[in-house]
Formats: sequence, C-alpha cells, structure tokens
Amino acid sequence: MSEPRIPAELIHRLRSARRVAVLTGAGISAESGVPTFREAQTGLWAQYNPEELATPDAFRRNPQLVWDWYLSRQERVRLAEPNPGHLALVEMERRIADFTLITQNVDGLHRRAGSHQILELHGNLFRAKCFSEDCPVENPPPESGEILPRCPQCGGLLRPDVVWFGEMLPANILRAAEKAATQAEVFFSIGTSALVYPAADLPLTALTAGAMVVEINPQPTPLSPHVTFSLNGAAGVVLPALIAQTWGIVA
Ligand code: BV8
Repeated sequence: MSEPRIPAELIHRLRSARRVAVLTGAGISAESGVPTFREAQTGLWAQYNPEELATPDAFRRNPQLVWDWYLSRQERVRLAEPNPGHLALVEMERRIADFTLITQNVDGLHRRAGSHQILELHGNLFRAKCFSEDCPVENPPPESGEILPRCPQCGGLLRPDVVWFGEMLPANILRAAEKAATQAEVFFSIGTSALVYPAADLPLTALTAGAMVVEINPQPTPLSPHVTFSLNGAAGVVLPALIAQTWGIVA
C-alpha cells in the first residue's frame, strides 16, 4: 500500500510551527493490540458496557468486579508494545520547540514509547488511590482474585487512579491541556471518537483560537466537519508518513 500523501499546507505549517498540541484517544493504541474503549469487549467482559463499569457507582456496588476488569486491562497492556503511531509522536516532540501530548488513554504507552510532555487527562491504569480519602498510594493494586486492596493510611478501599464517568478531571491537568489547545498553532486529534467531554472540547478550543486542526482517524467523528484536515487512516500508518514527509526521516 502506497504511503498516504500529507497535505502540503500542513507540512509547510508544521515545519515552521513553534507550538503544537496533540490529543490522543484509544485508537492510537489499537495497533498495539489494546482494544479501543468502545470496541466490543470480549470474553467475560462482553456482557458489560465500559461506560457502566467505569463509574464510582459500579465500584461501590461491586469493587471486585471493577478491580478484575482493570486488572485484565493491565494484563493486556503489559503484553502490548508502543506502535509506530506512538513512536512518530516521540519524533514530533523532538522536532517542535513547545510540544504538548494530551492523552485520554490510561495505558501509559506514550511514556513507554519515549514521549515526555504528557498530560494524562483520565489517569493511569497502573496507579491506585484511596477510594475513601483520596490519598495517593504507590503500591501496585492486587493480583487478580486477591482480597481487595486497602489504603495503608486510612484502611479504606483502594481504587484504580483513573477518572470515571461523572468524576471531575484533575483540575491542574485540564487547565494545562486547555492552555496548550489555546496556544497551539497546529492541533492534532488522533484516534478518538470525540464523544467524551471535556476532552472533546479541546480541538474546538484550538480551532476557535485560530489553530490548524488535523484529525487522524479511519472513521469520521462529530469533529470531522470542523477540522482543517481530516486524514482518514490508521495512526500507525499516517503519522510515520507525516513525519517522513515533513522532516525527511523515518520515526
Ligand atoms: C465530567 C478512564 C464533570 C476510565 C474515561 C452525565 C453525568 C455525568 C457526566 C456526563 C453525563 N453526560 C455526559 C457527561 C460527561 C461525560 C461524557 O462525556 N460522557 C459521554 C459518554 C457523553 N464525561 C464525564 O463524565 C467526564 N467528567 O464531565 O465531569 C461532570 C461531573 C459530574 C456531572 C456532570 C459533569 C469524565 C470522562 C472520563 C471518563 N473516563 N477513561 C477508563 O478508561 O476505564 S473515558 C474513556 O473514553 C477512555 O479514556 C477513552 O480514551 C475515552 C474516549 O474514548 P476514545 O479514546 O475516543 O475511544 P473510543 O473507543 O471511543 O474511540 C476510538 C477511536 O479510535 C474511534 O473513533 C476509532 O475510529 C479510532 N481508531 C480505531 N483504530 C484506529 C483509530 N484511530 C487511529 N488509528 C487507528 N488504528
């Protein structure tokens, strides 16, 4: 399959850009074998809707079920490797003076790929925190099937350190993401269905502030009609082509 052709205007703009921001969603980890958030779940989890499991109420009702879901996702991610899409963003960070990577993903694959300026809007699968007093804790959550982990400070239940539906995003991280979106000359929305707020507001914030907004997704999304360029393809194919055609290298 021939390499996708990146619009000349985008290449030109990227070469001279000082400030670039990128928003990623589950789609950028799809080529690492990590199922996307809304992809049909398999096995035991096929009977559950992720949006119903990723809530405080689900945890209150059945903490073991919710922990087992997160532990099964951890196991999937441990077996996964960053893919060429992740690696292309590491190269883009090297080329841009003021680069911000904003991710909705909780899989930690951007950091494993070598990205540094990362804002994890929705937390991280491999961190835990206290469900009662919100004390941050370091020790890893339990192996699957063990008794439920308790907070060493207050004895309450530990929970995955992710943002569930109905919960506020970390205010400092969201503020930094909004600032990056407002200041970006080029803003990418990559591998996200643009359905979950407030993350889905960020590309529109960038557009309103005058940025060139570029979407990379094999499917159209509610954002597609508004963007400057819609590159219809897989992140692991389009991003390496963009790096090669902009800076003449293979990421
Ligand atoms: C909030 C962590 C203020 C957990 C996640 C009612 C009550 C309360 C809130 C709401 C409500 N109604 C609406 C809301 C707001 C709600 C929301 O937006 N709901 C949506 C569903 C309408 N948002 C919230 O609740 C947020 N908090 O608003 O607080 C508040 C508080 C109280 C009351 C009111 C307001 C918190 C949202 C955070 C939820 N946590 N994750 C966990 O992961 O377990 S979100 C979850 O969805 C993941 O993080 C995921 O990243 C994210 C977004 O999904 P995507 O990443 O886009 O993934 P998806 O599968 O959808 O799409 C994948 C895309 O990739 C597809 O487009 C596909 O085409 C593409 N793709 C596939 N392959 C590739 C590819 N692209 C490129 N390359 C490929 N190879």
